[in-house]
Amino acid sequence: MSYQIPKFRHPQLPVNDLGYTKADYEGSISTLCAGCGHDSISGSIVRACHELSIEPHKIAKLSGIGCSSKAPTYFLGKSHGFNSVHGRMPSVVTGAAMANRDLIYLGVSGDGDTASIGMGQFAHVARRNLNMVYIVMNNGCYGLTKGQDSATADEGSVSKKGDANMYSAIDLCATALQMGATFVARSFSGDKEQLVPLIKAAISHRGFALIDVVSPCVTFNNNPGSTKSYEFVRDHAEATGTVDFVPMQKEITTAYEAGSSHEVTLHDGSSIHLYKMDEDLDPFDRTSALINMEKHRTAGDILTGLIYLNKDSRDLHEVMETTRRPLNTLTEDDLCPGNQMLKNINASLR
Ligand SMILES: Cc1ncc(C[n+]2csc(CCOP(=O)(O)OP(=O)(O)O)c2C)c(N)n1
Ligand code: SF4
Ligand SMILES: [Mg+2]
Repeated sequence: MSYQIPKFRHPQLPVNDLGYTKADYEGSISTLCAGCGHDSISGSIVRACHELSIEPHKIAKLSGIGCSSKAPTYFLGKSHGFNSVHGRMPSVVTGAAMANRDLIYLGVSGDGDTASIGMGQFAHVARRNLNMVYIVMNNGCYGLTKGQDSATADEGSVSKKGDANMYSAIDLCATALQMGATFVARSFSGDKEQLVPLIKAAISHRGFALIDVVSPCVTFNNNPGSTKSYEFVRDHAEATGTVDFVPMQKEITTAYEAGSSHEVTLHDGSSIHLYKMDEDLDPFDRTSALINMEKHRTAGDILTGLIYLNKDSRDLHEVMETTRRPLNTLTEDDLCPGNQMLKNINASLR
């Protein structure tokens, strides 16, 4: 069940380059628990898409099953949407993206949806470098089914019932890096200043972009002893640096110190400025990214920010040399290679 947001808005809400207000990027009223981290992530998605002036009909939002996978109902109400089966969002995105490369694909999943039932699908969509943004709303538990530990719950993390988790955690950023993801970031639902530019950069990146967002479940996993609670994450988040995203055609007005920062131009002409804080981390080197994540994990910290970016990413369409046109615009003339070509193919197989 979903509820509609009242249409009335302040007449002077700021508009973007398309003349749309932020309200044009919102969805239905959220039915998630008050204070759920997932709602804050939805807010960041709305802000990023509004500020990037994306036509809402140019976005397709897809998800699996879970409180997190319900979240797309609460943002981008004028975009395409598909709520799929538990853990199967990646294969649905793959099919849609192969049929129409003109849309921005935004996959939303949970830690249960991704790291357990959907682990195989997650690994392969990262390996194939599908051009999509994959956001995990990571609360370390199965929120929708009343808070069981998920595979991303840290060993020793204490549940609301008081039991310590006995198993080692799956780190989705490390897994994505191992699988060949070309953009890997981690953030916190409560840190919009970091999350919004990361979402913008992920949308502009051509290839598979994972953002693993720690998103506390206030109802089942926000207790003392949990490593996914608001208090723990606020005390233990260590940023790689700050990220500033500058869309194509916008004048660069931000100042940054040479030597401590990088400017990266993305495929669409936008750029990211990275103000490095962690001197050991080279975000363009996969090994350095893996070593640093492990270093922080061992120290009990959570490394946030842009962790890895492959500037030379070649997405699945480039690798497969697919047509630039959506499949439903191709005519028989486009698809039929002609008699002579068929004869040549047959001859080459004899
Ligand atoms: C095939 C299948 N198996 C199990 C379930 C039960 N189920 C629903 S949501 C869920 C896990 C949700 O956890 P997560 O993806 O972390 O989302 P959250 O609710 O925490 O945001 C499970 C196991 C299901 N719906 N379908
Ligand atoms: S149960 Fe947890 S994850 Fe689900 S809506 Fe409530 S706070 Fe959010
Ligand atoms: Mg979860």
